[in-house]
Amino acid sequence: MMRYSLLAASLAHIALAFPNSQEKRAYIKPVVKGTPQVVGILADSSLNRDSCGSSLFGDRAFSASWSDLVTGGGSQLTMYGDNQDNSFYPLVPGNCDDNQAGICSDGTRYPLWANAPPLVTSSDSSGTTGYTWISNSHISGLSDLIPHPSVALYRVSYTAGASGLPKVELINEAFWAENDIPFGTYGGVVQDDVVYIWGQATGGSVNLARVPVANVEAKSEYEFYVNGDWTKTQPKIGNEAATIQNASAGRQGTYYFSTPWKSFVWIGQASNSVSADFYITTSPAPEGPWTEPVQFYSGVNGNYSLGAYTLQANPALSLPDSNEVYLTYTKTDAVGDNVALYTTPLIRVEWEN
Ligand SMILES: *[C@@H]1O[C@H](CO)[C@@H](O)[C@H](O)[C@H]1NC(C)=O
Ligand SMILES: CC(=O)N[C@H]1CO[C@H](CO)[C@@H](O)[C@@H]1O
Repeated sequence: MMRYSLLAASLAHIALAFPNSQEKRAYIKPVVKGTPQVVGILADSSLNRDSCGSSLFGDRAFSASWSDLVTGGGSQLTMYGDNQDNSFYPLVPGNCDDNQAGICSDGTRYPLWANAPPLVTSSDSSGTTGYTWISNSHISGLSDLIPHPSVALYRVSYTAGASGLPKVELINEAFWAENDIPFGTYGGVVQDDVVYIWGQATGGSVNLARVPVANVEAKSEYEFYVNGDWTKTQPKIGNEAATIQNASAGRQGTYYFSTPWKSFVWIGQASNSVSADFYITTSPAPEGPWTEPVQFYSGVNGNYSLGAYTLQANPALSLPDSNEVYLTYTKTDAVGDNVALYTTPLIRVEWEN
C-alpha cells in the first residue's frame, strides 16, 4: 500500500528504487510429470559436502566449488575448484579463526555453515557478483550457544576467465546484529532489480526484507514487510505481524523465481523432518500470499542418524524457461562403525505445468 503522506520527492525515490512493474501473476499448483529420476551423485573428490545449493555464475554452477552445466539442463556430476583445504568463506576474525574449521580450544565451534548459496546480484560477460549472509553460530556439539547469533555478510565476485574460485570478501562481520532476524540466511531472490531476502530466527517464523539490487551493502536502504506493508523499521524476532505465512514448510530449502510459472517458489524440508521429503509452496509475490506447502517428492533416506538434510532446489542447473527443477540433499549412510558417508543425490523433477 502507498503511504500518501510521504513527500512527492521521496515517493519518486521509492518508485524508482522498488519498481512496481510486475505483471499480474497467477497462482500455480505444481503437478509432477512422470517419475522424477535420480541423475547421479554429485561428487567432489576433496570435500565432504553438506550444503548443496548452487548459483549460476556465467556458464557454470557454483556452490563452494564449480560444476559444469550440461547442454539442455543438468550438471556434470563432478565438481572442481582448488580450495587448498581452506574454508571458501573466510572465518570471521575472533571466531576461533586460527584453523579452517572454526574449532575452539574448549571444543566448541564457529562452524560457518552457509545455509543458502551466493545470491547473484549482477552477472554479465565480464563476471558475476553475489552475496551470502552467514550466521555467526557458536555451537557445542550441535547445540547453539548463542540463541540468535549475528550475521556476517560476504561478497563473492568472479571475473570472467579467471582461473580458480571466485574471490570472497567479508563485507561486514555483523551486518545483522545479535538478536536480529537473520535476513538472507534463509534464502533470497533477485527480481526486477530488487533483492528479496528471507530470514528465520531459531524457532521463529519466516520474515522478509528487500533492497534495491545496487544497495545490498547499505543497511539503511533495506525495507521490511510488516503488517501488510513495507517499512524501514526493522521488525524484532517474535513480531507476528512480520510473519510471511506459508513461505516455507519450516526447514532448510531454496527460494527462486520460476520464469514459466511467473511465480516465486520455495522448495525444501518440513520442520523437524530428517527425511528426503520435498515440499513446495508458490506465490505470485515474495510477500505472499503463499500456498499451503505440499509434499511432491520423496527421495531415498540415508540409514545414519540424520538420514537426509539440506534439501535444496537448484534452479541454476536448468535452462531459464524449462519446466523442470533439479533437487539435491545430503544423504548420510552408516558405513562401518558409526562412520557417516555423505553423498549428494541429484534428482530431476519435470512439471506438467
Ligand atoms: C547403510 O547404507 C549403506 C550405503 O547404502 C550400506 O553400505 C550399509 O550397509 C547400510 N547400513 C545398514 C546398517 O543398513
Ligand atoms: C503449512 C502451513 O504453514 N500452513 C499455514 C498457512 O497459513 C495459514 C494462515 O494463513 C495457517 O493457518 C496454516 O497453518
